[in-house]
Formats: sequence, structure tokens, C-alpha cells
Amino acid sequence: MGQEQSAEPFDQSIPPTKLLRRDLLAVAEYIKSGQCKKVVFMVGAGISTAAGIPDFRSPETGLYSNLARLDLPRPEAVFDISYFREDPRPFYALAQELWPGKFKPTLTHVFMRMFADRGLLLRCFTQNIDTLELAAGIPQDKIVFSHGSFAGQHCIDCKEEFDRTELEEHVKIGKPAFCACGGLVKPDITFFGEALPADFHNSLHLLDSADLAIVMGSSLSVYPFASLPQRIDETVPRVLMNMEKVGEIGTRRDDVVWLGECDDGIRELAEELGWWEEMEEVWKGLRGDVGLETPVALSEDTLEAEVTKLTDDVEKSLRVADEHTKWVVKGLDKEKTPSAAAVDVTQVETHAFPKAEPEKE
Ligand code: CNA
Repeated sequence: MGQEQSAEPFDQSIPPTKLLRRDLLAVAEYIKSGQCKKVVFMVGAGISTAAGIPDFRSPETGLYSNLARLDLPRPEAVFDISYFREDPRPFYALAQELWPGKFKPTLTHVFMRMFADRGLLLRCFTQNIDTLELAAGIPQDKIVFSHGSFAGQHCIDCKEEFDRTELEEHVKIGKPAFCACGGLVKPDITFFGEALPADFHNSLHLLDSADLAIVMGSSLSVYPFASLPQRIDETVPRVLMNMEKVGEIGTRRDDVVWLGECDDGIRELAEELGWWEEMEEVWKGLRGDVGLETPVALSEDTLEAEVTKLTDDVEKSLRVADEHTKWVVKGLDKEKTPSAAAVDVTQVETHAFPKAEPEKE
């Protein structure tokens, strides 16, 4: 039985056991000491905001607060499997923007790669679907895509694999793709209401052997991912690097809570570890365009512009289809279909994306 956690922050007058202090410098010292050989990262959307990808829940620049103005049942519906079955267009409009290749890794991604290069990375558990961990050069077998990713694509009904190039074409024009069986196709990202990938469950046992856990850029509000930090042994240091205090990190003796932009915390850690020059080299290879010495984080204005564009695209795709719906209703009227005028628009919308007829053999 696990020990009950107090919700109160740990009494700061009591010294930690493994760390010398509860700060980033002490974390760097612990990594350098040689006692720390297996590091686990648990990351979320906040590590990619500096790349220009909005997170979900930040109050001004998050996707949810922006999608709230659209006519969706709720912002999260874009990633809800039942809603996707009803209307896949908002997701396809978002996928157009988030399709891999458009964004480059951040300093935080490069930092995680440094652990992999040194054989210190036990696993990177990511909730992100942007695959920037791979783009940064972290080996695939060291990443657990806990909520899936854009790396594969299948039919949501018969589970048959779908051709990637074909899906990419559909995503480019915002037109949902259908499998030969008639089912909708989507990238292998896990929607609300879907089971998490087997790799997530199969990798949980690794948490028992970690020497250090670093949580970054997550609101820790999506379960079961949010409970990962609690699975780390009581005696193992845990670090939270986030814009806001989340979860229960800070309630244990060797917990470090650092609040701010994770790239800034990473700079501190990398300099203290003496990894900065190497990171600069890797960075140049990945993002020759921007020097590491210049601030890499996007300004809030740029991120806001990106979010507005995303929201507008979703809105546009909804509007275009609504106009199509009206046109269909009008057409049906002209054909004097008796019930057409009374057709519920939401019903017609569904019909606007009929299931394709299975191909005849
Ligand atoms: P979230 O709920 O949006 O929370 C993000 C957290 O990161 C918040 O606590 C922010 O305060 C914090 N944050 C934002 N920017 C920074 C920064 N620069 N430095 C430090 N902290 C920052 O996102 P979660 O990942 O917790 O939620 C899980 C969802 C989000 C997963 O299912 C993802 O698929 C989904 N998501 C992924 C992406 C992506 O792949 N890049 C983008 C948006 C949403």
C-alpha cells in the first residue's frame, strides 16, 4: 500500500535526503554525482509552446479558450471520439495545422536528447502528439507516446492501416478520409474515449527503477498520465518545471518545484551540467536558422497569432460545410422531397460526410 500523500507542501525547514537543496542547481549536482543513471521525463504541451504549438489550457493562448467561441458542444470535442464520428471536420482542420514537419524542436526537447546521448534516459513519457521528441533525435524506443501520435493512421472501425500520403492529402484540403470499409480514418492519436496505447501500460513498470523524474509543461489534468509522478518511489527526487503549480509535486522531501518557462529552467540546468556547448551544436544541426544565444521562445503575440489562425481555420471549415449543408437542403427542396425542408440541419451535416460505399470487388 502506498503511503498517503499530504496535499500540503513539504515543510521546507526539513532538509531533503538525496538532493543537497530543493533547487535546480542541486538537481544538476545530483545528475553529475553519478548516483543518477535512470532519468524519466513526463512531459506535456507546455514544452512545445515555444515551437509555436499552442497548449490546451493556458488561459489566453490555449486552444480550448480559443475554440470556446466556435459552435462546438465543448472545446474538448475536437479530440472526442464520439464527436469525431459525428463530425470529423474540426479535427481535420486542426490536423492540417499540427501535421508533423511544420514545427521544430525546442531547447527542452534538445535537453532531453542529451540524456539519451549519455545513456541516462530511461524513458520520455510524452502526452504530446507533435513528435518533436523524435525530431530532436531522441531514439523512438526511448519515447512513450502516451496519447499516441501522428506517426501512424488507421480506420476507426476496422482498424485497417491507411496510406499515409493519402491521408496527408486529405488533411491538406481538410476533407475527412474514409477507409474501404466505410469507416473514418484518423491519425493514431488517442482521443478522449479511446484506450491508451499498449506501450504506455507496458512501460509503467520502468517508473519503479527511476533515479530522477522530471515533469515539464503539463497541467497534469488528463488521467491516467497525471498519476505517473505519484508512481515514482518516495525516495526518488522529482522535479516540476512548469508555468504553474500542478499535481502533488512539492509534497515530498526530495521534490523541487520550479515555476516559469521550461526553456529558461533548461538553460540553467544545461549550463550547470556543462552541456551547453554540445546543445548548441545539436541545435545548429536542427535549427540552423536560429542561434541558441538569442531568445528562442516565441513572443506571446506570435503564439496568439498562431492560435487565432488555428481557430479561424477550424471555424472556416465548419462554415464551409454549413454552407454546403444549406445548399444541399435547398437542392432537396427544389427536388420537392417532401420532408427535405424540415430536415434537421445537424442531421444533414452528418449526411454531408456520408460513409463511403465499400469498394466492390
Ligand atoms: P495542457 O493541459 O494544455 O497544459 C499545459 C501546461 O503547460 C499548463 O500547465 C501550462 O501552464 C504549461 N505551460 C505552457 N507553456 C509553458 C512553457 N513554455 N513552459 C512551462 N510550462 C508551460 O497540456 P497537457 O499536455 O497537460 O494536456 C494533455 C493533452 C494536451 C494531451 O492529450 C496532448 O495530446 C494535448 N496537446 C498536445 C499538444 C502537442 O502535441 N504539442 C498541443 C496541445 C495539446
